Amino acid sequence: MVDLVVTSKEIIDRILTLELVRVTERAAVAAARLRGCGDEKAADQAAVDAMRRELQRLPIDGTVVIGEGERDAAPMLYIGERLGTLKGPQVDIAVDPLEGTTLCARDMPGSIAVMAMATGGSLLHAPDVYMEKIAIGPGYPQGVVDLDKTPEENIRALAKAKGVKPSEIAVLVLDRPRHQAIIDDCRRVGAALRIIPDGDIAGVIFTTRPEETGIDLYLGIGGAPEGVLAAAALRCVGGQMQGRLILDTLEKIERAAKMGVSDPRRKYDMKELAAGDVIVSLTGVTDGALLGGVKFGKKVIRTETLIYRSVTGTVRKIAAEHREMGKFKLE
Ligand code: VTB
Repeated sequence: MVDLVVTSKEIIDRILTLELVRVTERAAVAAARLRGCGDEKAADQAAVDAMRRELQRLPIDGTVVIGEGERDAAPMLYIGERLGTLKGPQVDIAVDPLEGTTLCARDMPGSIAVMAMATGGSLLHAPDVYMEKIAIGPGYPQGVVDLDKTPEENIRALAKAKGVKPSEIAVLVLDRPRHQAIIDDCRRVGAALRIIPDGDIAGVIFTTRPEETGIDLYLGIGGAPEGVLAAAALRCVGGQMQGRLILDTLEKIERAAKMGVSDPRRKYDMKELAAGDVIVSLTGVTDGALLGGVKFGKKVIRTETLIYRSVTGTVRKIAAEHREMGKFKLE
């Protein structure tokens, strides 16, 4: 007899992959309608609404572990919110419906809609605080770079492992005053620096495709939720990443403790940020180095999505055309 019992692992492995593409596509289209509107909150809200609506249709018993914030601060996609039909497998859900809200509101490159789904309990339940991060792509010896080394040491070690001069290593950092010391250190070794205004999930993922993006190393401090989502994608293609939460007040230490973080100074590696089986989907909102943004045609909307699966390391780039047919409306 054919075994028709589908385990939670199999669902994560295959069946939900295309469903996740739908979720980020919808969020991206909703946000893209507000590109350049100057209103970050409105663009974010549109993405949140669309993402939530689509997630509610999925045959899963999902729990948001990385979301729009805690329940009081976020009416939708808040941490702990249950999603889906609640009849399927138990899964963790991590979302950033509009990563780079400012980029979208100003119609600048690099904003994306992102979500990850993982077997229950496998994503770090990160509070919405900052995280120190370092990331490189696949193909390097384990431990070649380390969060506790200086940028100069890391660049020199990476250059040696890549067989190039330090000046041929390209580093990506967010444009923030807090990164001045990192920037100065990178300049001292002569590394090429790309300084971006926002969007460090894509920034970390850039390191996995240096031939396309030109980036070898991501350094700096960004959001912790974005760190977990980036680690989830990196896991699927085998790069290296480390992150450390910045818990610099008692209030943050206590908040993190409630989410299960017992050691506030712990350095997490990629597999601790995102363990277990995971699927990650990213759809472009505005054009970027990884993905084209949403294109509105006369009767058709085009989207581009990258979907990552950790079980096989498969990455698919899905170019979709969306049309209104019969009762189907593009919201
Ligand atoms: C990053 C980046 C985001 O926030 O995590 C960053 O990925 C860090 O925070 O796109 P600050 O903006 O507070 O410095 C964003 O830039 C915006 O959410």
